[in-house]
Amino acid sequence: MSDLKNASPESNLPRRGFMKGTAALMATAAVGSVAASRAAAQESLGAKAPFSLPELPYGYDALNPIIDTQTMTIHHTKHHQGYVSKLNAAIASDTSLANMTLSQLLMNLDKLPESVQTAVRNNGGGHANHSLFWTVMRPAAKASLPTGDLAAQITSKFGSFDNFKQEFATAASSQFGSGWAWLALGKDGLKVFGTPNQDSPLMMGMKPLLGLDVWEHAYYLKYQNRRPEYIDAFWNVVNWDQVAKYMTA
Ligand code: MN3
Repeated sequence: MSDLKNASPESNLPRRGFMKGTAALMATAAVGSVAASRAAAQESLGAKAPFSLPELPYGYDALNPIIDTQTMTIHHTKHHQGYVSKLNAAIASDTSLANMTLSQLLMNLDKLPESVQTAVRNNGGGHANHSLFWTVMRPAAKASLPTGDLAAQITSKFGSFDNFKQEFATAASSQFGSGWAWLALGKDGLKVFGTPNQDSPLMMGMKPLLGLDVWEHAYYLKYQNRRPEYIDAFWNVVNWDQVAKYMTA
């Protein structure tokens, strides 16, 4: 007990690179992930320029061995940061966009000035997609299955959870080149599909619930050309509680 007594409140917050071992990762996930993950994706979508890189809701090493530390670090600090910086540069070039949130920008792409459409599509999409991606994963020790209404809707739409997984894996493995696989919510309920590049379900008027990044930068260091192996391993780190929250948010 004396250890707990002496611990400062900050010791319960995610401290990347400082906490080691399963117990520390579990404590980080239990205390830090829910609040941080809600903040990350929803705040990114509701934010206006200048946009900023959200914190990961866990450490860079938290998804080992499914997604390795180096991949997570480069993916977050270089790739995601790159989308944020280029999105900011694009918005700064046209002050008429300064009052639009990220989700408004993505849902109204075709109404934006033509000069910024491609930059917003690629970099705004990249910022939104990655902000969601980090939050729909969590350490493998905490892996879960869908429950409640989400589980019922998956079964009703796809026949079974296994059928859903198969359809999602097919969307992910058959996406040619760079892109994403999605479970999204639209007018007709749940839907599974792939998008090229950084296109977001928001651009089609749908709400993204679960996304899997199948750009090579997301898996190549560990899985090389074995994309199906990466897709299969992904199920071990899906945070279904967060996916369910996005469905009702
Ligand atoms: Mn990526």
